[in-house]
Amino acid sequence: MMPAEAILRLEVLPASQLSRLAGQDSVLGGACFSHPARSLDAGELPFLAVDMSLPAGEEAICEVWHSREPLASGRHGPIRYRQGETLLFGCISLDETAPQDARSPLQATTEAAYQAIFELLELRGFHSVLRFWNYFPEINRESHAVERYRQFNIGRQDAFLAHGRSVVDKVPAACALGSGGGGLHVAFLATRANVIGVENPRQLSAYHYPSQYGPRSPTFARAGRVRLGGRDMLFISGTASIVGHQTLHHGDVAAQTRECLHNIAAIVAEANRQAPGAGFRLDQLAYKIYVRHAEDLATVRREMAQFIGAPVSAVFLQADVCRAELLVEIEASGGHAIGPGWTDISTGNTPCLTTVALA
Ligand code: 3EB
Repeated sequence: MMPAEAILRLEVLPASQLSRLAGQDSVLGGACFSHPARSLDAGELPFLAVDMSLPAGEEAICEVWHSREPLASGRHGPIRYRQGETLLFGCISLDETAPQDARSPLQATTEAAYQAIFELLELRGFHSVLRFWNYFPEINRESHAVERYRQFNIGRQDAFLAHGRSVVDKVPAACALGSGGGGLHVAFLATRANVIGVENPRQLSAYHYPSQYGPRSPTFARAGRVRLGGRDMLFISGTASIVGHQTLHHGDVAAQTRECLHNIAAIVAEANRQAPGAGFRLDQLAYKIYVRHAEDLATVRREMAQFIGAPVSAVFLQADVCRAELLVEIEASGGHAIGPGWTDISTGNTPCLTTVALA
C-alpha cells in the first residue's frame, strides 16, 4: 500500500537492499556507509559511497531521503543532484589533488567542492542549505603543519566567502567526520524555503570558536529549522561533548555521550522556544551516532537508551571525530517522516530493517 508521501522522509535501509529503490520516484538521494566503500548501482541518483566501518554485527546501511514532490535528476560538473520544487539533494566526491599554489590538497579540494555546490545552488535558485555532511580520511592527522580538519575549515570558509555568504550567524547545519579512506565526500540538502539557524545556549557558536581550534572557525550552525509542507523540521549538526568551547570528560565515553545528549536537548528546547508550535521531541528524532572506538558502542547505546527512554531510529557508525579527544558525536533530525514509506499489508510488518531500537 502506498500512503501519500511526505514532503520529506528519511529511510534507513541495509545497503544490500538498495536495489529496492529502483523505480521509486520518491527518492531524492542519500549516502551508504560500509567498509570498504561499496560500489553503488544507483544510476543517476545522488548517492555517496562512504568508506566507514559499522560496529561488529551491524550490516552496511544506506540513508535515503525521499520526497513527494515530482523530482528530476541533474549533474553540475562533479555534482549529482535531484530536485523538486522546494528541495534539492546533491552530493560530490573528489579525490584530493594538489593545487598550483601553497594551499594543502585537502584545503584546495574542499574549497573546490563547496564552490561547485554554491554555483549549483545559485543556478538552480536554492539559496538555503538545511544540512551538509562532510566525510574525509585522517581527519585528525597533521600535514602541512595543520591538522586536516583545520585545513578543511579553511577551504570551506573561503568558499563561503567567495560566494558572498555569511560565515557567522546565518550558516547551515553540518557534520565533519573521518572516513576510512577515499576522497572528500560532501552531501547536502538545500531548499528554497527560509532556513533559520538554531544555536545552543550551552555552547559557544562554532563560528565564534577562538583560534586555539584552528586559524579559521568552523562554518556551521548547531541546527537549522525550516517549515516545509506545513511541518516544522529540525536538522541538528554533529553534537559533541563540548560546553562553551571546551571538550569535557576526556577519556570517559559514557559521560561524553550524556553531554552530547544534554546539548541536543538544549538545541531541541531552543528550537521549541523559537517555534512554539513545533513540538520537537528527543524521542521522535532520527539519530546518527559516530563512535571513535567500536568497543565503546555498547556503552554509548546504553547511555542513549537511558537518556531518551524510548526506542528511536538510530544508526551507529565507527568514525574519527574532529577533535582528537572526542570519543563520540551524535547528529539528529526530526519533523520529517521517518521510516519506510509503506507496510506489507499481508503481514502488517515493515518489509525490512529500517530503524534500530536502542535497547
Ligand atoms: C564541534 O561541536 C564538534 O565542522 O562541520 C560538529 C559538527 C563538529 C559540525 C563541522 C564539526 C562540524 O565543534 C565538531
